[in-house]
Amino acid sequence: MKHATLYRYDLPMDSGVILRHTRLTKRVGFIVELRDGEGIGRGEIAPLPEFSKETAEQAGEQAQVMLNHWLAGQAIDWDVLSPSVAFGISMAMAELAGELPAEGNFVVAPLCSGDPDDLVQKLADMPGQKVAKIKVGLYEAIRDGMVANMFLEVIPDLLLRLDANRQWTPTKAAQFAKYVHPAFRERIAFLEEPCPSPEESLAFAKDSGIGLAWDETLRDEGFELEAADGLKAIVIKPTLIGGLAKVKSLVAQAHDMGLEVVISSSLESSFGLNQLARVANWLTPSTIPGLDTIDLFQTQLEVPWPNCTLPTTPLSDCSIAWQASSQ
Ligand code: OSB
Ligand code: MG
Repeated sequence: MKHATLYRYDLPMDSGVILRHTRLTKRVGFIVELRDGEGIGRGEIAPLPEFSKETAEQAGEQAQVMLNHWLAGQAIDWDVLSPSVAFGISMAMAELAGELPAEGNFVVAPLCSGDPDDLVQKLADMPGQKVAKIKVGLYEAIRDGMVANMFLEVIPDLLLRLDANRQWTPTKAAQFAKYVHPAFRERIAFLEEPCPSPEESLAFAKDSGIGLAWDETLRDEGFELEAADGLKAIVIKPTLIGGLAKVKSLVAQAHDMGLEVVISSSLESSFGLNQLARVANWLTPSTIPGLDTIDLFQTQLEVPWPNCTLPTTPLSDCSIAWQASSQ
């Protein structure tokens, strides 16, 4: 006999400036739980406002239809599902099937979207290669250039990941680059999405010698991954990309092209972040994932994030949005 349960969570948080146009004060999502005999598998479905096209309500409804298919032993057509639903259900199925390894990579690239001093402390505590991620394009491009330069100068073994979320005109991007010492530019592991269009971003990479990464571009209508001069990495946010099969195929394509692949957060709960750490350790073992987002929450969910002192709400305290069993 098979059982499927959809738990609904509603966790207090503050997204700060991570989302550029929305300040989230709570995160609403679902945990899917599949049981088959003794086996159990779970996954998180958490559409991200401003990024996902589906709302939490729509995702919940779509998940129920798909879970009924699963209970009836019918195949799931992943291509028609919203990305967050495909990701959550495919993770639950992978865990149930024993396909998803238990071990996670919990060394994450510390994220700085505010005070540079906070980042200095986080980096001091980081084992091995120091890698940090700074959100740029929030203030003046010149200030961003100076901040990046300062970090690279003060911490000689630091690799920086920068994310501009398409905020710079080509002129502003050039102003940024001007302030980063040429000798330091190779320690910018990559800059995500400097300009509004991929063509402008590629031209900037060529002119500045600063490596590029795609994040938003992966989700552009009709996008196909192609190697390009200056393209170093892709940032995959599974909740926004889709099911595990799609994530795996994108990872394989990128690795074949010699690109680095960074598994990254879409502000999932601690439960989802733990699963993403497992995906990262499994599919991208030599790359530090971009999962430093638990501090935006006031509460964790079911599985704590390592070294996080926030209280943890058990799944048993969440409301059950829907559940059913096979005949
Ligand atoms: O801009 O990459 C982004 C999280 C949610 C939505 C958008 C973004 C992010 C992150 C996650 O930056 C952290 C990371 O990628 O390291
Ligand atoms: Mg990004």
